[in-house]
Amino acid sequence: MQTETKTDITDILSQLGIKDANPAYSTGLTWGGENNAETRTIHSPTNGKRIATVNMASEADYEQVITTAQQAFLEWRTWPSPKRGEVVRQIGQKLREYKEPLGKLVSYEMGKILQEGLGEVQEMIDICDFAVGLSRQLHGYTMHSERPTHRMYEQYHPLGIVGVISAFNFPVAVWSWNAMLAAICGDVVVWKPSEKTPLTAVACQQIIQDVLQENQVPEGVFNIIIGDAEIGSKMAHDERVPLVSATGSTRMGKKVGEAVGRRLGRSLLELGGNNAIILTPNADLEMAIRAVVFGAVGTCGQRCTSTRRLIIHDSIYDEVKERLLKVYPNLPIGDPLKDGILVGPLIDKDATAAFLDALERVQQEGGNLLTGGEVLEGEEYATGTYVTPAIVEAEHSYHTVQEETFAPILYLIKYSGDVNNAIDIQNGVRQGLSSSIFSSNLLETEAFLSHWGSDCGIANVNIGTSGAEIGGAFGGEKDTGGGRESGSDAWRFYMRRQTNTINFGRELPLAQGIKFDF
Ligand code: UN1
Repeated sequence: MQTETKTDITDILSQLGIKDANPAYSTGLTWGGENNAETRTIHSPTNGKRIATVNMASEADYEQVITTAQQAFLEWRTWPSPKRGEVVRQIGQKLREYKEPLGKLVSYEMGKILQEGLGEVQEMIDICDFAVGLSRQLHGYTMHSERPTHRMYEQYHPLGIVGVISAFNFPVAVWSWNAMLAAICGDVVVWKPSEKTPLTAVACQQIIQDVLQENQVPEGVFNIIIGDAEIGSKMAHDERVPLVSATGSTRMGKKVGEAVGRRLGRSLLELGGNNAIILTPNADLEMAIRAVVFGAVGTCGQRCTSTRRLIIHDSIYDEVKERLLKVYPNLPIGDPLKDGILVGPLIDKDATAAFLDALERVQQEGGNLLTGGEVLEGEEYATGTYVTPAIVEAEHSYHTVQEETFAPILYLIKYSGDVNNAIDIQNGVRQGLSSSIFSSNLLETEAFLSHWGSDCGIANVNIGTSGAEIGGAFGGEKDTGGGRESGSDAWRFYMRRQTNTINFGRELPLAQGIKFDF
């Protein structure tokens, strides 16, 4: 059954101002640029239909983008930050205007349900608002000098080109977290979107074009470069790119971090997670089950923050299991643009294969598959990317449980004794992105939040692991890479800090009382 929301792709593209349904786009600078030889055809994970063919950037394109961006930086950094903020404010307005079609395109190209597609665009709007406010607040500290008639303060200056490597699962929001902060900081952005979801990137570029032109923003402040891992690697090695912000797998992040580190550049890494929810005997199970299901099957288990492990006290284990087993088999799976669907497809067949492989391996290790784990068949599911979300009873020590599988697999792990045992299990993986506890007992929740508690970048109480607001700093520890994006003071990483000491007297006293008379 088709509903109204199942809009034709041509419709969505024309609403976004993208005229050709099968365009050959390349970099943001040269739409359909001539330098490109290689093309890639993008198929929707929802129905397998061809969405677009994009030109992949060549080395010459890369050079062109970087040199234009460098040039743009020289002018952009001279704009007062609130004036840059005004441009970002207008971008936020445009995104409000295009929320519906862009949200649909995100759903169609990436496969997340429309509600989540719209939520992703809302996240972009939110970061724009945040960045606008921030554009009047890029403040450093002032300090009292130890010397008379001296004062000290610190200021933040623009950094230069910020390279953004984003992943398919949040094809547009993660760019905006980086790009809007970078923009108000006076930086310019070269965005390499995931080669699996380039059209949403093109759409963003298209949406902001009028704003950029109307405000006479120099060409090259916001760039996209569509390419494969080669382009990402070029950026990581390129000294002209002082900051590379990369989202994706730990394997990819290690390569980027190494290359950027070798040239003493800055990298901001947001990598894999293996996020757990702890359910203590004092958990409100009604709330907890809702959070667990959203966390585990939302975005078909393809968020960095997806709930992968459920650490349950043995006294409530059977009840939790029973409740989940009532929900899981009835989850509506299908076309993510249809009303009422809660689980869309995985991104591609490779992801389906990884899902099946993890399930096979965990069962070999002794895991007990309770529900799900099938690839759906039939006309509606012909892409081979629709799977039934799985629940597996498992041991924390299993290899498979220690890994991040980017798919809807939830491992149930039993703990006994006090909450510290659950925290040990929660922390006992290489990743450290998001975590949460459900409990109304202050002793348990505070232990979880204490310095011996969760070791993750995000630790929540009585809400799930996914769906963070943009106002907080986003990122995690250990194999997650240590970077922090979006809210709080994450902006500082996009600027260079300078300490200034000013002498307004007629003497030249030295610090530390040193005498150096001649
Ligand atoms: C990601 O999966 O890379 O907290 C980002 C969340 C979203 C962002 C996820 N706000 O789930």
